[in-house]
Amino acid sequence: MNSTQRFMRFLWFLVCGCVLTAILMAHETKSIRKITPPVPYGPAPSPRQLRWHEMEFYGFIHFTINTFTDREWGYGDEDPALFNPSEFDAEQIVRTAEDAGMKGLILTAKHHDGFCLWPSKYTEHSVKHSPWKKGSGNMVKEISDACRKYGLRFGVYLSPWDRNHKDYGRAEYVTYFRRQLRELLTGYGPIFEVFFDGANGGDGFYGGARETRRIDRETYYDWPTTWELVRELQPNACLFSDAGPDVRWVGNERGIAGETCWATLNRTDFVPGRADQARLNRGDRPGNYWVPAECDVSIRPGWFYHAQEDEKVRTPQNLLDIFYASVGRGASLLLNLPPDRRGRIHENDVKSLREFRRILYGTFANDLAQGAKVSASNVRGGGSDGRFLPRNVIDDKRETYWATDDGVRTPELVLDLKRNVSFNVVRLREYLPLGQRVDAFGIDIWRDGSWIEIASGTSIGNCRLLRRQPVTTSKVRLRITQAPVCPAISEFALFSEPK
Ligand code: FUL
Ligand code: CA
Repeated sequence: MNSTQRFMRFLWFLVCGCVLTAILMAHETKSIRKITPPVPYGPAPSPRQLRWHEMEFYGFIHFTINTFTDREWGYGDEDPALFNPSEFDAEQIVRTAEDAGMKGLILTAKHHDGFCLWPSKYTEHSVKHSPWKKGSGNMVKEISDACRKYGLRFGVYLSPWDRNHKDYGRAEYVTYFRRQLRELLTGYGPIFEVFFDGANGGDGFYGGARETRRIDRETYYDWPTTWELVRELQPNACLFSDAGPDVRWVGNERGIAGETCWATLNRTDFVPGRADQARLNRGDRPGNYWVPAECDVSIRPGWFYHAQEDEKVRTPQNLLDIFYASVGRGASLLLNLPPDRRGRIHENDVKSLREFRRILYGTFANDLAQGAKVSASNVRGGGSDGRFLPRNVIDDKRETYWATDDGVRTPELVLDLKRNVSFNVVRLREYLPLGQRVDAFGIDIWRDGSWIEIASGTSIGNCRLLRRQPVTTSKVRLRITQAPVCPAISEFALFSEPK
């Protein structure tokens, strides 16, 4: 063969190779195109809610004049001169939150007493008239700056009820409230959540009137207009209230979501300040809006700091129980850390948080399902499309999932761990963009040649944690036992809690 012939032969192989590849690729694209993802079931989260779901655990900072009067609800007639933290340290507060594993902080910029932690243009009842930093302090700025520095997202609590303002109960006050909201939403960078409290006790100072003022919860605040304002100024902020629209109250202040807790709710049945607590705790299924629950709870008996509660700080074990009953049931945990009169998180709180964090980290840093061989009784499209494979449940990515063919609603998935593994915590996640799809499931372990159920549950959603006595096994099975459509499971993980 001379060199021309050799070159011709090379060319011939090249052409054949290209044609073959093209045919194969066309075939593959065609078969991938035929397998479409499952159609979403019911409502699904918005992008802002998806980002919020990923946070799971963040903090509340209740700090105001109440810290200095030793009260929980100020009347509204307190002298701003009372507000004088001796060693306020925004970084100590934010670092404590960060060390505890929190992903954000929500600050009470104004509580029911009306005192503002920032120098609002629209009132004199603020830090402007406090001895703290000779009236030039701005706590909203300091906390939000520190949050940015430490990589925490920042949120605000602005109490709708204002016991100081003379116009409370009249239309003028709602204008004032919205002006303040605009200040908070334009002056302090990105806001991840705006918290609207439903509490309204009626009586207050109200500019000296000292009387009881009742409002119509349905109409007074005209919530849709206020929510619109937040959308306009901070489109990525989630709106919290008893009725959502993005995040709902869980119905108690103990940090406990329902054992069954749906992310969906028929939220139009409620208004902020008037909602059925049992339904908030559990959600509605079916529900026509995606409004996941947030569990707000304080690390101490009160929301504000009281020296007499220094010995009543929640223990690490209690905080863990709360974590499992909130985050572990698909809700988020909003844990309140009230700064003391110095303007710092008290040593006892810091100590408890450290130990809590140590256990949490020791548990979740190591997923024992990693490296398992994953198989399932059904895989969408027969397994030719990587997007739906069983192994997507152990890749530690929320955006990948295992799905079955439409119509296969009660499949099983097995983790073959290839060795004996001891664990006491199981974590499941659904692929949220396709809605909440599973009604019930069971978890089994392989023992002496057969399956034994070790746990079962109902709602999964963003995260379901099952915490049991430790078991040792080489195979674990997830059984979807009830679902209206095919499931889309993004995670099945196993953990072991340190001693
Ligand atoms: C309640 C308020 O009345 C408490 O003072 C606290 O702010 C808590 C988070 O919400 O409704
Ligand atoms: Ca995944």
